Amino acid sequence: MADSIAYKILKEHLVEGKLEKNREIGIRIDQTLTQDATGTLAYLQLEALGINRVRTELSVSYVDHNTLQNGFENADDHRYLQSAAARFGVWFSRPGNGICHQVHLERFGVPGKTLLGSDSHTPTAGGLGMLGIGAGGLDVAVAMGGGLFYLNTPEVLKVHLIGRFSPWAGAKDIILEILRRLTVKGGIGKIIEYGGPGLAGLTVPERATITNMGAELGATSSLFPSDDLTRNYLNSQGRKEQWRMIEADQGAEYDQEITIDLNKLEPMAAAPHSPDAVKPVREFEKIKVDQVAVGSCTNGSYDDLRLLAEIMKGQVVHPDVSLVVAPGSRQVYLNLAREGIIESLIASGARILETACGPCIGVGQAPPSGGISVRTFNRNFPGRSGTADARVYLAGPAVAAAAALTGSLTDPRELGDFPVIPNPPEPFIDERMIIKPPEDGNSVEIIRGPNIKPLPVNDKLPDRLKLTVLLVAGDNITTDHIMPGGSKVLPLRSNIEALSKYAFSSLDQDFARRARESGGGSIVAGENYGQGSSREHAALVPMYLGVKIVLAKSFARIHRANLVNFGILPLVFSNQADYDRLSVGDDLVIEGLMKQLESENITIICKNDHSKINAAHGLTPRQLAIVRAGGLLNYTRVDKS
Ligand code: MIC
Ligand code: SF4
Repeated sequence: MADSIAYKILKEHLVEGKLEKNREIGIRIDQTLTQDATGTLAYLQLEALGINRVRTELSVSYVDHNTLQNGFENADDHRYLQSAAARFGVWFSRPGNGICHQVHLERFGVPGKTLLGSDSHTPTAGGLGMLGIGAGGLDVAVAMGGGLFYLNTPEVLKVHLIGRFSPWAGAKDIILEILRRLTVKGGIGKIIEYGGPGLAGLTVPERATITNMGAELGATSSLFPSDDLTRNYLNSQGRKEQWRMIEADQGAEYDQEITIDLNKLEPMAAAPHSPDAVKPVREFEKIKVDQVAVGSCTNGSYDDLRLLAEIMKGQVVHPDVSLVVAPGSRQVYLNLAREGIIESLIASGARILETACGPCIGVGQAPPSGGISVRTFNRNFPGRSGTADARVYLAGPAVAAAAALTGSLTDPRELGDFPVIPNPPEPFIDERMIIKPPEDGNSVEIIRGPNIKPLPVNDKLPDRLKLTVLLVAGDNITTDHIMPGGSKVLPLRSNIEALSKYAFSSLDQDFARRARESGGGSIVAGENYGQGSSREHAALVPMYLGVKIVLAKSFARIHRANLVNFGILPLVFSNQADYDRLSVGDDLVIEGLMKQLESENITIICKNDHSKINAAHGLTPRQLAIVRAGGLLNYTRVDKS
């Protein structure tokens, strides 16, 4: 049979189930990654599972999100993570060494292998032909322990690339164009696979920009072939023996196919507040820009920052713009520094930030009130920048440079000729800030500061549920709405009680209090509930506050899996019009739940008028058992005893 790249890798890793559309499969995971904001929970869960040493080929713990260290909390988390890594046999990438996805691409990613990461942008590794999937920390903990990862057999969508970029257009414009066409829901349940003659013009970091933002399409993963360009990249990273050719078979079948002609691509931008609100930059009004931010796991590569420097060379940032730049990894930073590019950026007025996520997750550099920020990042959800009324535009480094120089959202073609960029020298490789775990971690003491609180545990799902509606939310609710990021809230990621006060705070300041007083309840939502990040706190905290069901029109994949993992029942309206009948404060009752779960449909009774609402759970037998047990931790523990 002629296989796509996606199916080739899935077949090689398939342990349970059949590769048939929409059927659940269990796959073997070769590598895992965690980052600090989700990692603390992942390692607490690894401990709770009683796992002594990781059983993957490679597991890496990165510290890249919370490096501000405003108080003792971040540093405590770092110390916990470093000691847990040594204890369990995990490599540790120290704070300041770079953003997990960029470092993983450079130092660890291997074509044809599987990577499960507790971060939604784990598919960045697809730039190398590695199947990267984002998941909640508990799924990653289970995979570290040698367990399978379960997902529904995805559909495969092929993006056929033809032509060559015209000057000023780049990789970011490809993914923005795909977001424009397919929207933030367009990739749900799919792996996006790239092919066609246009591939030849895309370097691995450029491919990684594209696979990274496949997360914004809601896709399970995104994949490029592993070809000669991939071999050259791995060679330049001193890892040529890890290369292997992976290409789709001739005549491979796809569920959907779209074509993008690179010749026709123009510089694009996504308007506030959604990554799919995309238009060519020339169609936007020339609004005044207050801030330009370059970096993140999407566009923090050597090529991205060098392009910015070359465009700005000899010129200075506009007086009304603050230009902040964060290299994606320390290796990128070092190489730029060795070649005088950092000097050139400083001379152009850039404020160089630490090599970390920083402003992308609202840790520092919040724009001014009502400010406009142009960012080379991947998400522009409301409030994520740290300023509630800021407006964030997403674009590539050329558009960022044009905004930095002119002070307004400007098509970079107006700057004149595209600069001549010489071929880069072979990169200087540096991994001295990555610590190898000791052969035997048994004697390593795990260090816990006062901010590392025990994990909350859930009860078994009861047979009768009486649930007050605590919130009625709209479409496309992001995990940033459910559990915000930012420098104030992120340090509490390992302290669920303290964190819980911020649940849904951008939508409803009163949510946490109301949930506590009602003794829990339910959340009602529109389509694509839980899009965005993989943070399992967006399920764990509602669980902690007593939420038992989320009743939505549809769910985002990672978040739905996280709800199951924490014992919250995700239900989908059978009749979407029922959504309009529900209001905050309504009482819902589900009788005989255990019996009802045996069939597809659940009947919910609205107490006020005794009317009925039908909903479907769509859970596999394995997921049902997890929900019944009150979550994956309980389920795994029960399973073991
Ligand atoms: C994000 O980009 O939203 C994050 C912060 O990297 C998250 C993970 C988290 O919330 O810690 C993600 O994308 O999964
Ligand atoms: Fe970090 Fe932003 Fe990438 Fe998330 S999207 S991993 S916060 S740089």
